Amino acid sequence: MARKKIALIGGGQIGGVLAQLAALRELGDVVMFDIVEGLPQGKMLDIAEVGSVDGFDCNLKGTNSYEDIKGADVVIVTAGLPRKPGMSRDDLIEVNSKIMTSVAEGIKANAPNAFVIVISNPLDAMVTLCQKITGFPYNRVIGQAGVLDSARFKTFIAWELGVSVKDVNAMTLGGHGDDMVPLVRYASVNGIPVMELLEKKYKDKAKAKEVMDAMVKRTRGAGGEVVALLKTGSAFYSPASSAIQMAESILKDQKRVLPTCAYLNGEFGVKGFYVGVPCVLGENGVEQILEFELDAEEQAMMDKSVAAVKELVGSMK
Ligand code: A3D
Repeated sequence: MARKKIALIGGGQIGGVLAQLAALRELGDVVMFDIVEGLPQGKMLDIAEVGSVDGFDCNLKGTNSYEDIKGADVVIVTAGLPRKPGMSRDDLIEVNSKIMTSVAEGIKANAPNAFVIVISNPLDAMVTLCQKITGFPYNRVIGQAGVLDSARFKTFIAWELGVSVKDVNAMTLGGHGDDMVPLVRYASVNGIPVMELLEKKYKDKAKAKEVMDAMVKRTRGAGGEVVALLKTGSAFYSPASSAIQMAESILKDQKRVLPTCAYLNGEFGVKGFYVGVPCVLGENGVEQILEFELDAEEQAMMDKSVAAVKELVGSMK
C-alpha cells in the first residue's frame, strides 16, 4: 500500500507543529509549502534531522512550488495572517481572503483529489471560500475549530472538577467566533452530567450555574486569552493538534465523531452554510453529520452563532 501524503499550506507557527506531529505519528510523507523562500525548507530539514531520535521514518520536504503537493491525500491550510491583541478574527477577512484565493487555486490545480482541512481565520468564511474556489465536493472541504474549542471547554471543566481531562466529554457547536455554542447539557465526566457534579460540589444551584457560565465565557474567549498573552500571534500548538486529529481520522478511516466546520444542507435548520457540528470523519471525509435535538436555549444560541457566520460570509467580496 502506498504511503499517505500530507501537504501543509503555510509554514508558520501552526504549520511547523503540524509537520512535527504528522511525523511523530508517522501519518505519511509530509510536504510543507510557503511563499517565503527557505522557511519551509528550513523547518522540514530541522524536523527531518531528528527522525532517529524521535523514531519516525517519513519523507519531509519544504517547498515554494505547488507542484510538490501533487498526490496529497490530505491538505491542511494555515496560510494567512494570525490576529494581534485587540483584533477579532473577522478583522483578518480581507487580507486572508486574498491569500486563500491563491491557495485554493494551487490546491485545485495540483491536488484535485485531496481532502482539505482549513485552519486559517476567519475560519467559517475561509472554508466557504476554499470550497467555492476548489469546487471540491463538500465532504472533502472542512474546517478545524470545534475540536479545539471543545478541547478548551473540556480543559476548564477538568480543572474545575479536579478530574482527568481524559474523562471529560464536551462539545461546542456553531461558528468559530465569540458566539460559539458550548453545549452545557451534554457536558459530562464519563457520562455523569457536569452540572450535577457542580451542584454537588457547591451545594447550591445558582453557584453551580455561575461557575459553568464563567467556563462557557472563558471557552468563547479562549483564543483571545492566548493572543493577549503572546502579543505577537495566536495559539499554535492546540490548533495543530486538533487538525491532526481530524486528518488522522480521515487517513486511517477511524470514523471519529469530531466537531467539524462542515457544509450544512438543512441539518440543525441551516442550509447552504459552513457551521460547526458533530461529524463522522472517515475515508470519505464527512461521512455523516450527527443531528440531534437542541433545546430552546441551545437553538437560540445556535441561531445567533449562525447569523454571525452568515454576516461574515456575506461580507466577503
Ligand atoms: P503564521 O505563523 O503567521 O503563519 C502563516 C504562514 O502563512 C506564514 O508562514 C506565511 O508566510 C504564510 N503565507 C502567507 N501568505 C501565503 C500564501 N499566499 N501562500 C502560502 N503561505 C502563505 O500564522 P499561524 O500559523 O499562527 O496561524 C495561521 C492561521 O491560522 C491564521 O489565520 C490564524 O488566525 C489561524 N488560526 C486558526 C485557529 C483555529 O482554531 C481556527 C487557531 C489559531 C490560529
